[in-house]
Amino acid sequence: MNKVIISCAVTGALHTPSMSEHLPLTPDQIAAQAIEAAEAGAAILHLHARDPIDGRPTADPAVFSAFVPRIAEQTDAVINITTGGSTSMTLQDRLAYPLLAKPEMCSLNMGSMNFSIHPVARKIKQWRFEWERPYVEGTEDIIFRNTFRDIGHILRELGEGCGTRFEFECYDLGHLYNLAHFVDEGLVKPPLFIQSIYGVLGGMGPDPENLTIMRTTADRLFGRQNYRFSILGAGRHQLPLVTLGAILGGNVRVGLEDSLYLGRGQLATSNAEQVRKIRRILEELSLDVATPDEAREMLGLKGRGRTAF
Ligand code: KMH
Ligand code: ZN
Repeated sequence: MNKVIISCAVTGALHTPSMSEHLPLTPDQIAAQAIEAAEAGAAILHLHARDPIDGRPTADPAVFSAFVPRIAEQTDAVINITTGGSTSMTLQDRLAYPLLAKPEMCSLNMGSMNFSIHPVARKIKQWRFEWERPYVEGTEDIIFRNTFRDIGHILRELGEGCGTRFEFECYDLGHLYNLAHFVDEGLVKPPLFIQSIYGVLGGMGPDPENLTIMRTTADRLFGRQNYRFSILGAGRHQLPLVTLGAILGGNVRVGLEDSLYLGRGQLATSNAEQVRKIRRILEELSLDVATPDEAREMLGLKGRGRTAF
């Protein structure tokens, strides 16, 4: 069985500061937690940026530049920059920093969808910043735009233009068929890194059966030798689903972008805490954790030398 790639998604754009005091907001906090997560075993670091003043998601290249180079200096982890940004950003905003930085990897969302956490707003008693409540409640009425033209643009500009390869974010079965369309168009070449996502409100649910449906469909569309399967469980579903996914031969994604918890009712105090926990579980299952260079080999990445951050 291949080694398991641990991805860690450090801060994201959906969780807001009032949901956890441990969510990294500033460049210093994002850098520190990313480096600690890499030291704990994360081979891939998936990164978003936030306004240092109030933690609001931002696509500003100047903010990314305040922490990405520092992470690159301190770790040999694969730096994976979001092209999703936040669901309310324009595509141009979302691509601003990736086109400058030319990273080895970026996320790529494989379809337009509802992507919401509006029910969470009812649970927050005290909001730290003015922007948070309208932002969270507003996710009830936003379409996360990823049209075929948007996806093709990213594949050409970042993929062909910058040698960047992708973590294909698949929230539903149809997203695998969208990905197959771009393979047929010649815009996507194996090995595909398929990030199957369960439990996001707007995507498929966190039922274990969905993992096998996604896996068997990916086998049929791409051939098992042409892709690497990864599992992302949102919120409380994170640990059970990534553990099941690893047993099925998949790779795993953890991090506070996707879940603020370490266990039932227990907030994670850092990204590294989640990485250490899944690493312990993998090792108990006699599954070896991939190093960054092993991940590069498995995913056909260009190497840190051809990036521009
Ligand atoms: N927020 C995750 C469910 C992106 O950044 O492009 C998927 C993600 C999307 O990380
Ligand atoms: Zn993300």
